[in-house]
Amino acid sequence: MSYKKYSGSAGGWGALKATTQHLFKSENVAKNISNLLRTNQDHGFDCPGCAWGEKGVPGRFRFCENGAKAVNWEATSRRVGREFFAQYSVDWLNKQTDYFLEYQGRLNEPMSYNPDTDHYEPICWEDAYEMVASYLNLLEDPNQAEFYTSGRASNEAAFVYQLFVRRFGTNNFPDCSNMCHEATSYALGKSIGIGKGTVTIDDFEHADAIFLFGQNPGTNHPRMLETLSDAYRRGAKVVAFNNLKERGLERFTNPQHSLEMISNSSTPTTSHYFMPKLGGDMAVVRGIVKVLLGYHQAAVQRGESVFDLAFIEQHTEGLSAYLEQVEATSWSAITQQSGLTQDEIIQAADIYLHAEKRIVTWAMGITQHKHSVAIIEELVNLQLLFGQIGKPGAGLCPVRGHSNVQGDRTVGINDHPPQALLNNIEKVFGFRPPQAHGHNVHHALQAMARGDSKVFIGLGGNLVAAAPDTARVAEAMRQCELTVHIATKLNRSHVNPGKASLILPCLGRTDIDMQASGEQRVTVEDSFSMVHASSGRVDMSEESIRSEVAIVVGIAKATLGEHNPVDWQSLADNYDRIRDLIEQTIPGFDNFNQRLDIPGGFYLGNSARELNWKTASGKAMIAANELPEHILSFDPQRMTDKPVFMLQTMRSHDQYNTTVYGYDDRYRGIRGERQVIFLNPKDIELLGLKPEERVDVETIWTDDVQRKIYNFKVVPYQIPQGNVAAYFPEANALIPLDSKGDWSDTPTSKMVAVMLVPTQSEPLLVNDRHS
Ligand SMILES: Nc1nc2c(c(=O)[nH]1)N[C@H]1C(S)=C(S)[C@@H](COP(=O)(O)OP(=O)(O)OC[C@H]3O[C@@H](n4cnc5c(=O)[nH]c(N)nc54)[C@H](O)[C@@H]3O)O[C@H]1N2
Ligand SMILES: Nc1nc2c(c(=O)[nH]1)N[C@H]1C(S)=C(S)[C@@H](COP(=O)(O)OP(=O)(O)OC[C@H]3O[C@@H](n4cnc5c(=O)[nH]c(N)nc54)[C@H](O)[C@@H]3O)O[C@H]1N2
Ligand SMILES: [Mo]
Repeated sequence: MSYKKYSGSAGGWGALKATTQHLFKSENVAKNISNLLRTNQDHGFDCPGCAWGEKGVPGRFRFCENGAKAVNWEATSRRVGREFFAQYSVDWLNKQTDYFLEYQGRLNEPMSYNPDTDHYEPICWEDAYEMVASYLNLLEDPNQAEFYTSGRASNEAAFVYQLFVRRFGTNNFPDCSNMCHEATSYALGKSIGIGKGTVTIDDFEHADAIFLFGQNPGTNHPRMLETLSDAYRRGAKVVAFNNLKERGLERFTNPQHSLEMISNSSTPTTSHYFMPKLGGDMAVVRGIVKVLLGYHQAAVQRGESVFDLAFIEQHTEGLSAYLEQVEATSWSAITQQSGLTQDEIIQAADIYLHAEKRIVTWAMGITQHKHSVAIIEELVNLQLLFGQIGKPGAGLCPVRGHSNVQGDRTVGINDHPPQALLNNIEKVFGFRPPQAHGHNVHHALQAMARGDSKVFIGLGGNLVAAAPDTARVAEAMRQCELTVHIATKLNRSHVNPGKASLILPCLGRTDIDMQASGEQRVTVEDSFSMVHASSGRVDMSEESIRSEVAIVVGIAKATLGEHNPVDWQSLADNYDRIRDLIEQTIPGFDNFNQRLDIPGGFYLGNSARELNWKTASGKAMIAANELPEHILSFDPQRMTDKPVFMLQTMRSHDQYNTTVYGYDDRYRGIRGERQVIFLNPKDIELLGLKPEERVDVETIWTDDVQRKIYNFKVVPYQIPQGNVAAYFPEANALIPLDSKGDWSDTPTSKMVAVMLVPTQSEPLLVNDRHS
């Protein structure tokens, strides 16, 4: 491994070089180049990378480096079938790295686990469906099964899945958003009456200031960099709050912009960069409001106002309780928790004040804390004080992760379904769906660990690696009577099988989906509530692979019967019929099939943007939360005996969640390794360590379980003292299952208290990852 500071800008030739390397690695070069040309085009497929939106400009070539990796990874010519599983036992496979498992290629026939031999063996599709049905129908209670969804599933697959599961009799819908933007959905639902962002991509062209909290677009939403540098170029202020100095947030060379590429020049993506402590963003925003409140009070003396009093009066509730909280919050609490100085906060407040149209964006640096809901409510408060919702160029923009995670929730993947959804299902399908709330990821894992839940079905994803407390979760999975994985590639969850286990290989976004009525399209919803069609290009007809819809229909038919409550097969034969049912059940999808051809898709609408507040009070709620007490101020200098650090777990540039594409993290200067831990140079010195030395990292938590990872290389980095960072999934072993967000139940992946000790043991063997 080596690391050195990355001196280039984000994007640019570095990105182009890496894209090309990944094309060659997929062993499918020509096909993949033509695939790339079709990404996010009308009549192409939706990029399986991220949920950032596109302006509907037909004919423009849009791709980004990490979208290219996602496409190439899926469209590989390598295959994992019966010979592979005959060769390797599950025990052996479970000792391999995540990279090794996925790199083997696309799963291409259904497999069933044989516990006697510890190998997966081929099974035919119909037998697999019957097997799932027999386990499900043997359960005493439908609530003993867990139905997981990962956010790549299309609207069509997700809708059919939730219909099957609700007819079967449960709302147990753990899904990836429980580990992702759940706090956003909860907080926005409570404060503005809808759990989604209020802006569209066009708003970014009109904003005067864009405030970004806790996200790393250079890696995770690269197409957003173009939006940010465009905004910067026309004079908007782009203000980043990030715990780390992220290269992709500083400068960007647009690969689509030939002059910048040729001259090797770049545009800054941010005008100001602040580095708060982990979890300190609520204090940052509280501080900004405190400054602005001061200005407002002074203005009132002059008979003027700084806040948008008309908006507040007409549209909100809760102002005075909140302002009392702001007054009561001391500057010392604000600076201590935020890690920023009062001057820095005044600077940020002044930028906010001097803009007229402001957008606030956020991602995992905000949502994966204990007090995430309160942080998001604080962001909303700021925007409400200035009437920044329902106005062009302004609003709230949670930047979603998986390309259809937002759509899956829209069409019913929800463990706490709104009553209106349940009523509509009853009306359209003539049965009364279960009314009680079901399990989210946290509850599902606990129920599996207790042995209460006995069947796990995963529509995509990799829960064992994505969830916290890896050892405990793997054990919970192994305890199940049956685990079923509908997946494109082999992963950690498959090699931690239940007593019986099935792998059911499915088509991905890039593949042609041929059904009885011909080639099918699916639809997805991006972060801006735009719904658009996607159709793949790769011919998979030679393989024994089925579409997600066909697989769910197969399971539903076997479990419930051919016509209960719909003619299942007709849905798999023609997805237009599924869209007709979505149209009847879910608001906003009128003329769904007719609108598939609209270039760039159609807008689902957003009630808050229309200043229609679907909250209990009928108004937008200004929440009055206290700053969280649990954020102890970790000052390692005062704890020289056994310093405690706060750890965040994040993505490298070469991964997609649990999918590891490679071992470089270019913008952070890391090459050839993932077992690294980023520390402030002063903390390295304080611990008596040297850069590149190895440490073991151990969690401090309230139970007596040892959670420890070994042999992590110390890397000096621009990060506040007392905070450290490492990659997930490797660091997931450190996060206790019970360390979760208030109200959201999201694992606190950005806040784990840890201690570091020099590695005592011999370096562990790292499995051969390039075989
Ligand atoms: N290439 C690629 N694209 C992806 C993904 C991927 O894995 N790879 N994953 C997709 C998914 S599902 C998601 S949810 C998104 C995730 O997108 P991000 O949210 O950008 O993902 P993370 O890597 O978790 O990065 C979190 C960022 O927040 C910062 N941060 C952490 N804690 C704090 C904090 O307390 N305060 C502040 N201010 N900053 C903090 C970190 O330094 C880091 O820059 O990306 C999606 N897109
Ligand atoms: N410590 C820590 N943990 C985290 C996070 C973190 O920041 N830190 N982030 C969390 C977040 S934001 C998220 S969203 C979750 C992600 O959790 P998941 O969504 O469960 O995980 P992924 O890694 O996205 O899933 C990858 C697998 O999905 C399958 N797959 C890929 N494409 C398709 C497809 O088209 N259809 C089907 N059926 N299967 C497909 C492949 O088999 C692949 O192995 O992880 C969470 N975990
Ligand atoms: Mo996510």
